[in-house]
Amino acid sequence: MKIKNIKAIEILDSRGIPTLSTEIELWSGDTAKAEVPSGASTGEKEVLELRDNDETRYSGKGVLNAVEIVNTKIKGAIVDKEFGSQKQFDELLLQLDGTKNKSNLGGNTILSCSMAFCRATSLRIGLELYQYLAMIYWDKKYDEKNYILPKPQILLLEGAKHGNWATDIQEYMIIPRGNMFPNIEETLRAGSEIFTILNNILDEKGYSVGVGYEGAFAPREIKSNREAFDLIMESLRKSQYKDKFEIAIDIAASEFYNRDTDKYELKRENQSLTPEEWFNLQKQWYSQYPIYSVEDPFDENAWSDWSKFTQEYGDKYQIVGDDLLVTNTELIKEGIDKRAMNSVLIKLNQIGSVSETLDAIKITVDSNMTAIISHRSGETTDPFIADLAVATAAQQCKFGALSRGERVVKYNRLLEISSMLLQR
Ligand code: 2PG
Ligand code: MG
Repeated sequence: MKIKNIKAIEILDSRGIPTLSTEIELWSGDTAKAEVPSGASTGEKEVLELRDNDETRYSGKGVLNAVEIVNTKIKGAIVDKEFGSQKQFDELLLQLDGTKNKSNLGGNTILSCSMAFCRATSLRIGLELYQYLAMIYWDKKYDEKNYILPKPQILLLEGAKHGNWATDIQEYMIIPRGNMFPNIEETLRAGSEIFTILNNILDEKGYSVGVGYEGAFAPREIKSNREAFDLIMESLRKSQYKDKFEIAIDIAASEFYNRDTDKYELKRENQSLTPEEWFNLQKQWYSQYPIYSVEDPFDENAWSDWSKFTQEYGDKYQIVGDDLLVTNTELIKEGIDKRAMNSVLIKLNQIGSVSETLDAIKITVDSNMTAIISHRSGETTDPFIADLAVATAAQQCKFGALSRGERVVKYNRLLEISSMLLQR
């Protein structure tokens, strides 16, 4: 694969905050572009997201420096070079950066090139992106039968940083129980019908039906974290899918943990809880609602609380590390050693290249844990992660609510891939 040209521009993400769109043209004429997402509740150890910090533009959030790096430094290093694999391409960029957290070129800068190169290569060899990603991921074990349409964690209510702090818990989602649905089409249909029912319930109560960053309802009228669970249960009861879904939550606990006082400060409950009290409150939720999966239940540095939780509850619940592990293979290994979780959230931009993301998924799955391919709160209309979810052994995905173009585009890509797979 020989690169003829590369060009980045500054575009806006779903929150109106700048991000990068990068286009790569191969000498074959194949041209592909990729857009990178951006988080709000980010983990401390994510790679650096390069921003201009020029307060006169977008409150410092412009990415013109990153654009310039792609169009000069990276361009100079890759144009007219032959790359035999994605790994070779990514490794050159990592070397060019030379730091552990990509603080020289920026994780967003590198990722935009990495994703664009991946897509351009798939075009060059005449494959769909998911097919090409699968070939890299499975390598010698590649087999067309390996494609798995992921089980989605579908977002219904959101709070914290994503949704007016309607609740302290950041995300309330539903996930199909076992094999309750025959395919992704029926799963999404059920999710959408439940979303509409919830809309009507909120409407009748006089609650706001405006949506948050990730397309789910975020009514400030909600009085407690518990009420949100009740609203979800009510919508499930009123649907025809009552026992077909379980609940998945992303607590994003680092967002309300106060390091100075060692307390979890629940604004919507007016409570300041010690880690033990906080654990006890969670236990009540787990015993009262059909919760299957819980993400970031403790602060991202509270390793021993994570281990205690996983020891006690690991065979009952899916315990997902997001901010704790930031798609970083070293941290995932640490988590495995400490038995801190049994599932890993996977986000391309936490680590900043396609190859390293694939490695993170592999380590996770090879350790008998689930991997969940995830969007960010600041998204673009690039559906790359849908292809990634089908290509690998991840089996689960988290793409937000069934609303807002930048969320729905990922679900729609799953539907498109599903139909392609059926036609084979
Ligand atoms: C998360 C993500 C996506 P953000 O915490 O899992 O929902 O949020 O992109 O803001 O980090
Ligand atoms: Mg999370």
